[in-house]
Formats: sequence, structure tokens, C-alpha cells
Amino acid sequence: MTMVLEKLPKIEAGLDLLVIHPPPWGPDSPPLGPLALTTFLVDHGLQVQLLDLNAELATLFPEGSALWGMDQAWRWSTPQYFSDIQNMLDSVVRSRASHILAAAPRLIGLSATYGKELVIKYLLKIFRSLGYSGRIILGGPGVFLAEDRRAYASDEDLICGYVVGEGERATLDLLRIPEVDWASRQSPLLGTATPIDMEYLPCPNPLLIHKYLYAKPHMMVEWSRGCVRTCRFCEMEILWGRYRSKSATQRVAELKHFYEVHGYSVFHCADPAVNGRYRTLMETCKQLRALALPIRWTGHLMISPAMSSEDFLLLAASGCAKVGFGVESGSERVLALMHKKTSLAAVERNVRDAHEAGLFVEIFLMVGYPGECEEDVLATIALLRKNRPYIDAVRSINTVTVQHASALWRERSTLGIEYHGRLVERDHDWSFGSDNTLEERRRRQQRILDVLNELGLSHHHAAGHDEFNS
Ligand code: B12
Ligand code: SF4
Repeated sequence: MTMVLEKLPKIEAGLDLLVIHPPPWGPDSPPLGPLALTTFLVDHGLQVQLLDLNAELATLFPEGSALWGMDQAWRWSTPQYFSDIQNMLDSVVRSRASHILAAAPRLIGLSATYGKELVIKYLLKIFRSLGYSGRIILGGPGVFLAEDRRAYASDEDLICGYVVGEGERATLDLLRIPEVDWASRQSPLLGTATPIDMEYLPCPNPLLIHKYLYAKPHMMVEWSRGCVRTCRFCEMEILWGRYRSKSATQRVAELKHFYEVHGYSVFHCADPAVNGRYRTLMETCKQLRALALPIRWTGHLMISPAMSSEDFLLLAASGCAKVGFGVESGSERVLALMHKKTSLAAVERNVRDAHEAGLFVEIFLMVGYPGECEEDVLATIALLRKNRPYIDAVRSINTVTVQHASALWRERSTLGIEYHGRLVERDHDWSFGSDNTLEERRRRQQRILDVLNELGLSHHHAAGHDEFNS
């Protein structure tokens, strides 16, 4: 262990900001958000380093590898399980924390996602126990909402700011705040930003991460931010603001660079919907086909009546290996309630055309949307049976989560969604009328799972961890 610890990246002295990416997160590819942020700030002349604590710990504790499966992410956010994880990691985390404090960065930034609260609070506790009295900021989707930031209220002796939403410009602004203004602050600053145009985002620089921590040549990329649709259960509109896209030329130049300069050959697009701008996607695919690089890419697509069978053949010819469709339900009525702006005819056509073009087709399903009834569950089952030949896997089958940055949450009272003060699973435990309770949604989920098993379709209960495994 000492030997391996010594191999870990040195933390530079004189940093303006040290960005820490804490666990848990998929350890198969570099964390795009922290990497994009670090690249942007370095490009703007700041001394910024990215410490990928997630990958470091995943590498140092191969015996705990199951903990990095996304199906195990809940252990990191459940106190009785987290205390075991903490015991396992403690000496290494303390040692890394003392390296950090010895390097004395002007600011430490922690990347927060839902489910990392206990880990982040644990890190803050260690910094405090080592006598740290410097400044820490938190950024990432896990601190977007005021209610999420409340988890850290008792740590605000160390937290001097939160970056809310898109990180690049807001963090740049925070780093430019004069020392005297920081000192006069009584409560943490809130950094918010107006959405940046994608052409001003530099290509994430893989040299800012330590490649030996990643065994696979996999890279997350982003071609767009935000979404052109506004499905009522989804948070993308609020998290990202208006839809923006890189040009086809910029996207292709970045993939070429990643491949030729850094040796990456498998890419996953983090975009909420890769086909948000249909023409740009088609142009991207044409340019990739012409380049004929030996690369593969995957991404999430919204169901689109505009896409033809030829379009999916073009996707395949460009290196696309797998697509994930947000199908959600087999009921036209529920799709309308969700504001999915799709039809079952389009679902069936897209799924069939993608599969016939040779793409691996995954679909996402949701059970128990407010207003869903028995007939709608039967309609979802019928859709699965009918289209079984074209569906390769069900990526996730979730009982509906009323995410707090969604329209569903904002309109919960008007819609008649009720909570019972039993926030056992944060935003899962709600009911709609007498027949749409958590128990009932789980029953419906199980019914559909039984059908998937009968049809021999692989599935996950929640967002899966096999983004890159095919
Ligand atoms: C890819 C992805 C995954 C992959 C990750 C694969 C990998 N190895 O990277 C997989 C499938 C594994 C995954 C899993 C989960 N995910 Co996910 N995922 C995404 C997705 C689609 C893209 C992430 C991304 O790269 N975005 C692009 C980058 C540029 O954005 P970013 O990371 O947000 O970073 C920006 C800012 O947040 C900020 N920022 C980020 N870090 C920091 C740090 C500092 C210091 C500062 C100042 C700023 C800052 O600046 C960055 C640049 O602007 C997002 C949705 C989306 N499109 O963003 C959801 C998303 C991040 N996931 C989410 C969730 C809930 C999960 C799960 C918990 C789902 C589940 N129930 O299983 C799991 C578990 C995650 C875990 N903790 O282990 C939520 C998070 C919500 C929240 N409030 O935290 C999101 C936003 C989707 C959603 N709304 O449902 N996910
Ligand atoms: S569910 Fe998909 S298509 Fe709908 S708003 Fe969210 S990302 Fe866009």
C-alpha cells in the first residue's frame, strides 16, 4: 500500500484551486464535469489541479471494487454502511488530506452529486481534524438546490461558497473575488452563471487526469448541454438552462484529438439527448464516417419521429455502437401526461430501425407516473412483448422519482402529489390518489420485471453502471 500511495499524483504547491472528485462515481472513465471545469480554468491562466479521489481509492482498494458498481452507490449514502466504508478507506484518505493541506491550495473545490453527502462531510471532518482553516467551495448537481445545500449547513465554518449549476464561468468569477471580500463574508457565497456557448468550451484535457488510474481507453464527451424538450419529470431544463450544442466540426475534431493524441477509442456522450439538434447529429455522423477512425461511441437519444432507418444506418457507420432511448411508458396517455412529445408509433419505429441498423438498443422505463393506471401498465407490457425482437436491454426500470428540480415537483400540490413525512428514499415516497403509492409502484415494477425475465431481457433497477461494458 505504501508503494502504491507513493505513486499517487503529487499535489502541486501554489494552486488557486484544487478540484477534488470524491467517490462514488463510475471508475471506468475520467469524470467529465470536474475535468471540463479544470480545463476551462487552466485555459484562463489559473493554477488548477484535479484530484480524482474516486479513481485513486478505486485503484487502491481493488477488494472493494463492488462498492464502485452503481447498484452499490446507496451504501455510500447510508450511515450504517458508510461507516464500514469509512473504516476501510480512513488511513489513505487521511494521508491524501495531509498531502493536500501541505500543498496549501488557495481554495479547495469538492464535486458534489446526490448521494455523496456523507463522503463530503467525512472529508470536511478530516480537514477540520487536521487543523485546516482555509476555504472550501462545493459545486456540481448535488448542491444545485437550496434543500440539498442544507445537508452541509453544519459545515459552513469551512464552506465559503457553492457553485450552482454550470461550473465554468461561475467558478472563474469566484476565483477572481479579492481576498478582502472573502474575509468580510458571513455566509457562503452563491456562484451562479449564465449558460456558456459550447464553442467557448475548450476540449477537456486528459493530461489533467492521471491516466494510469484508468485501465480502459474510455472517455466521456459532451456535444450539447440542456435539452430541447421539457418532460415534466426531468431536471435538465433547470440544471442546464437553454439548449446549446457544439458544431459537428468541433465535435469531430475533439474525438479525433482524443483518439490520435491520447489514444481514447470508446466514447460516451453525456448529453441529455444526443439528437437534440437532428441536423448537427447527422452532420457529425457524416464527418465521422468519412474519417473512418476505429472508434465507438454511445449516447442517449430522445425518441424522434424525424429519424429514419437511413439515419440509424448512418449512426452505425459513424461508430455508434449503442443507443439508449428514453421510452418511459407504453401508454400514449402517460406519454402525453409526461409531455414526452412522442408517440408510440415513433417509439416502435426508432427502436426497430436502430436495432436493424446493428446498434445495441437499450431503453429506459418508468413506472407509476401520476395518472398511470392498470391499463397503462398493461400497455407497457404489451409494448415490450411486441417489440422484444428489437430491444437488446432495459437499461433501467425506475419507479418515478419526483426530482426536485423538475416541473413535477414544482407542481406537486396542484397535481395532488402527497408526501407523508416518511422521506425514507428522498423523493420516491409520494402518493397520488389512493392507488399510486410507493408500495403499488414497486408492485407494478415487479410485474414488469417478471415480464422482462420471461422475455429474457436484461435490466437494471436504477441507472446502470455498464455504460462502457459492451
Ligand atoms: C453520465 C452520467 C452518469 C454515469 C457516470 C459515468 C461516468 N463514469 O462518468 C452513470 C450512469 C454511472 C451515472 C450514475 C448515476 N447518476 Co448520473 N448522470 C450522468 C449524466 C448523464 C452526465 C454527467 C456529466 O458528465 N455531465 C456533464 C458535465 C460537464 O456536467 P457536471 O458533471 O454536472 O459538471 C458541471 C457542473 O456540475 C459543475 N461542477 C461539477 N463538479 C464541480 C466541482 C466544483 C468544485 C465546482 C466549483 C463545480 C463543479 O461544473 C461542471 C462544468 O459545468 C448526468 C446528467 C447530465 N447531462 O449532466 C447525470 C446525473 C449527474 N446523474 C445523476 C444521478 C442521480 C445519478 C445516480 C445517483 C442515479 C442512480 N439512482 O443510480 C447514479 C449514481 C452516481 C453515483 N454517485 O455514483 C443526477 C444527479 C442529480 C443530483 N442532484 O446530484 C444527474 C444530474 C441526472 C439527473 N438529474 O437525474 N450517471
Ligand atoms: S427526459 Fe430526455 S428528452 Fe425529456 S427533457 Fe429530459 S433529457 Fe430531454
